[in-house]
Amino acid sequence: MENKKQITEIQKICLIGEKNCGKSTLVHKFLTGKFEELRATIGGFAQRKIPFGSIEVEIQIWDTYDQERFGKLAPMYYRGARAILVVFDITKYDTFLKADQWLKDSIENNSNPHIILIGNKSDLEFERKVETTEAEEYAKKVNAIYFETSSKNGQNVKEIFIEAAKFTLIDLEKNPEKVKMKDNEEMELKIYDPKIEKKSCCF
Ligand SMILES: Nc1nc2c(ncn2[C@@H]2O[C@H](COP(=O)(O)OP(=O)(O)OP(=O)(O)O)[C@@H](O)[C@H]2O)c(=O)[nH]1
Ligand SMILES: [Mg+2]
Repeated sequence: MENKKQITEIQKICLIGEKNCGKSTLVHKFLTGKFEELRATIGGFAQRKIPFGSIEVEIQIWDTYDQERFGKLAPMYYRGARAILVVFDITKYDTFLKADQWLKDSIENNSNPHIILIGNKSDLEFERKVETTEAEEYAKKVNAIYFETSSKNGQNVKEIFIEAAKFTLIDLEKNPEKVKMKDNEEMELKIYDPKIEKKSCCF
């Protein structure tokens, strides 16, 4: 097997957003390929290695739960996150409005995280209350990338985690001192279509 170069630091990725917008289900779909009803979220993380050509990025995905319980723990979750995935439900406009507060809180508790805004439940098109263009405009304003996802039909589920991992390579290219490597060899920063490795899970 090809020996992949590794980035020493595990890359923390954090999912936040209103209750029931589908954060845990997105993580579960990514890890298992299945869309299933889950028990209440108790918080936690899972790790996955994502290969990009000769470089391997190990991500640690942190799932969070409602603001009331989670509020006090927020700084601990956000600290050191490379990327924050702000999730809302396209069928509930208030979850889109509240995404703004989630985003502000996360920025307050972290230095310059990369933000991905996620409009989830895109399979419920007939119940849509948030237009794609409105979400895209908001994302542009806050310097985020926008994706629409569905854990039910799998739309963009892998892509959001791959995109989150890619931020590490972008930082490595722009600010190499920000990313710790296992050796000092020069890296070839080509981005290939990654294959997701199925390994180590703690969910
Ligand atoms: N149709 C549809 N339903 C979804 C999708 N994702 C999640 N759901 C459903 O939405 C409900 C809430 O999903 P969860 O993943 O538990 O939501 P959460 O954001 O983790 O909620 P908290 O942990 O309470 O903050 C469940 O009934 C899921 O089955 C989706 O993409 N499409
Ligand atoms: Mg949850």
